Amino acid sequence: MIEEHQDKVIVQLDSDPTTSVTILKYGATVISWKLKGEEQLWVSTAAKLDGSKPVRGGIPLVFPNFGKTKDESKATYDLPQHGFARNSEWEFLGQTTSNPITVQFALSPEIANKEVYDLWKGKPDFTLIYNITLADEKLTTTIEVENPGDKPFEFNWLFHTYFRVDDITDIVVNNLTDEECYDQLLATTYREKAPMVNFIEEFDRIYKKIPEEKVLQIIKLGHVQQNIKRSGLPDAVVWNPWINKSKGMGDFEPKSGYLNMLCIEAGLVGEFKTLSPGEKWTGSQDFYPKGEILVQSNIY
Ligand code: TA6
Repeated sequence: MIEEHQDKVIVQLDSDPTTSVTILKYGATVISWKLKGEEQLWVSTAAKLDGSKPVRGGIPLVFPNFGKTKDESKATYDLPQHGFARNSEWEFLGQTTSNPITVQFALSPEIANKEVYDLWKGKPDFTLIYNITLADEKLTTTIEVENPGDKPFEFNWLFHTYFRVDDITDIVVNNLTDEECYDQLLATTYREKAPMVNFIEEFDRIYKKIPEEKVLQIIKLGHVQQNIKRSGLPDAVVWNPWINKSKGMGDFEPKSGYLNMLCIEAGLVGEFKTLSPGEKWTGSQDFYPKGEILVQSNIY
């Protein structure tokens, strides 16, 4: 069942209305994914949902640049951190499949946040088609980036997903072992050696070119809470702001919320992808709970 409101779209399973996904048209931001009534995502209680700033939580969308571009030769150099997809009003295109149920959103220069889009040197023509599919125990988000113009452009893409956890100190994430990562806090690159990554302080690492067969798993006290399976998304950012960084974000509330969230952000951010005229790129991720702990890394 689909309910379109002025500012959001609510999708519920016909077979189980307590399994639902809610998408704010602003940023096409998923702000809730409930599995049998249980919320899977974290949204700050101070998150702006009125379009005044990107949503602090859920699944904000990062395009055409991840972070702030440091190379001033890049067309995205003047764009703000994480680009303009998350602070533009997307167009709701309706339902495209029924079982499982898929809803579709689109963004183009005509409707993008003009103040920010105009900072993208050359103002490339682009089309984003975003599909969100709700199944009884799975959420799939798929993005298509198309170049309908006559010039190539470079971009990053990232799903900036905030997962809800009961207590971050009970959580480990597996299958990152041996992967190269850029540690944003140390400004250094190294290979992840932890058999399973845990969280005892601020954490902000970009893991690059993780083989797609590696399913990233959020494990709580030995049980798999969430699986993240990627297709076309080679990289993953893992972020927890911890105490001080949370204090510094006005829209991050409650301040103890760092204990109840973990960002695992699948994307294409290690390098820019060049899209030629007429070309299309697709990236997709599946979230599904439970299952066996998959040890897919050489942990010794
Ligand atoms: O995804 C990690 C990150 O790049 C962090 O460095 C932190 O800046 C976070 O994104 C949130 O960024 P935002 O612009 O939403 O405050």
